[in-house]
This record gives sequence, structure tokens and C-alpha cells, in this order.
Amino acid sequence: MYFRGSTWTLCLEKIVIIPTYNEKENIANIIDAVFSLKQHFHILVIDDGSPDGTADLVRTLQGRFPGELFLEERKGKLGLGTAYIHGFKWSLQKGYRFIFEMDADFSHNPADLQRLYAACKDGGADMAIGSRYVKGGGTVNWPWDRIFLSKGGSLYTRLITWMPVRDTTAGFVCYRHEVLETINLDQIRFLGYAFQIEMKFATWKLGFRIKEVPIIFEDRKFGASKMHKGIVKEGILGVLKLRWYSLFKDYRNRLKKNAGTTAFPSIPRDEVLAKTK
Ligand SMILES: Nc1nc2c(ncn2[C@@H]2O[C@H](COP(=O)(O)OP(=O)(O)O)[C@@H](O)[C@H]2O)c(=O)[nH]1
Ligand SMILES: [Mg+2]
Repeated sequence: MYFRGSTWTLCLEKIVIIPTYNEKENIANIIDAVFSLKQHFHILVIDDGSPDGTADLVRTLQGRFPGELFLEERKGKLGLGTAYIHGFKWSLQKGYRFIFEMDADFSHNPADLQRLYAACKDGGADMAIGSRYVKGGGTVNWPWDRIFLSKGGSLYTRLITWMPVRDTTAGFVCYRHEVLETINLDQIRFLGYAFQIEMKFATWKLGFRIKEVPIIFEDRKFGASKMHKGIVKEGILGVLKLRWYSLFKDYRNRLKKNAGTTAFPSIPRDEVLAKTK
């Protein structure tokens, strides 16, 4: 328990947010894999009305894991970025200290959650990134075009932003709650790869400590990728936009919660949503 504002808040340790869209082949196994770990993690699934009934499977499993498996359902496919923002706000409101992002498809090995946690809890990082592109990291069974896109995207981002992160589009992350509490989450605009880049960029610009932990990323064995051209386009333009906005003097202040002004005045969110969800 700790005192926040005018109330006592129950302090919970760690929660893994798993966004899902049509993951019926993976969801039960990934939930089991997380709950089988030596360390204890809670799970929050954010399902976007998957037509394949992913949410029904989660609901059934909730009986087996009461008080540690949570489900938030949204009406339609609203995009990965807004799913995470929803999950971040939910987790902050409940009082979790460490908040994780992880895919449902086993591309991220659930056992690595413990290494990301250690990097934050004992290693002093505010954000730990499961990274394919640092020594010891890598990919398995990923088609060459995906590797090209991912490595090229990271290089492009680093050249434009100078952000000292090697795997800028990584979606396997541990955040200390202070990071997510500081960032004005309503100002995070992007949805796909650009969302992952934007979160790292904001974390870096606000002066938080980022650490990359090597991981082996494996292509999914079951279900289909939701990757499409719009996500790539959003990434290419998004990085340029982030760099442009960061040139303005009060950019850092605008990134912070309660700043009262918008950090990204010229990106209409609905337009981005329609094109890239
Ligand atoms: N809630 C939600 N989850 C999504 C959406 N798009 C993708 N996901 C989930 O995000 C994770 C990563 O997506 P995936 O298709 O594997 O992308 P890839 O690894 O880049 O091919 C998976 O768990 C997906 O089910 C979305 O619009 N909403
Ligand atoms: Mg995947």
C-alpha cells in the first residue's frame, strides 16, 4: 500500500498486457506459460472483439485464475497502440509498479519477462526493452522481408531521431510505473510500429533510463500476422513527425501529463486510426 493523492492505493507488483486480435490458437497457451513462471505476474488481455472468440477463451480461463487474469474488451479492431494505452491507464489506476507489453503469439518468450523485470527492478532501468539487435539477441524463422523491414526501420529511426536504442520497434517492454504516469498518454498518436517508436522516444526525451536486454524473437507458429502496409507507412512518416515536433523548445513539457497543451497539434488521430488500425 502507498499514499497517492488523498487515498491509499494497493500496491501491486507486475502485470503483463497482451493485446489480441484473432489469437484463439495462442491465447490459452500463452496465459498458461506466463502463470507457470517461477515469478508471479498478473495478465491483462485487451481484445478488440476478435471474431474467432479469443475473448470467450479468456473468460473461461478467468475461472481458473481469479484475481490475476483480467480482460478488457473493445468493440472493434482499434489498433495496437490504443489497446496498449487502454491497458496502461487500467494498470496505473490499479496501482501496478511494473507494467509489461508482450505479444500473444509466442514471438516473445514469456520466460524473458523475468529478465526484463530484473533490468528494471535490480538494474536501475526505467524502461527495459527486449531487444533483437544487441549482442546476444536475434530472430528465428523470420522471413527476410520482415527482418529487412525491422532492421531497416530501426536504422532509419536512429538516423533521424538519434535515439540511442537499437531495436526501436520492439514490442516486448517493461515500464516502471513512473514512466507511464509521467507521459501524457492521451498525446501518444500512433498505432503500429510507430507506436512502439513513439513510446521509446517519449521515454528517452523525458530523461528516463532505457536498457536493452537481448532476446531471441521467434516467428509465430499459429495464427496470422496483422501486419500490413499502412503500419509501415505510419512508421516512415511518424518518425519524421516525431523528429519535427521535438525541434520545438517546449516539446518535453508538452509530453508530460497535465501540461495542458497538445504535443502533436497537426496529427488528426481519427485519420491515423482509419488508415492504420
Ligand atoms: N487489441 C488488439 N491487438 C492487436 C491488434 N493488432 C494486432 N494485435 C495483437 O498485437 C500482437 C502483435 O501483432 P502481430 O500480428 O503478431 O504483429 P507482427 O508480430 O508484427 O506480425 C498480437 O498479440 C496481436 O494479436 C489490434 O488492432 N488490437
Ligand atoms: Mg507477431
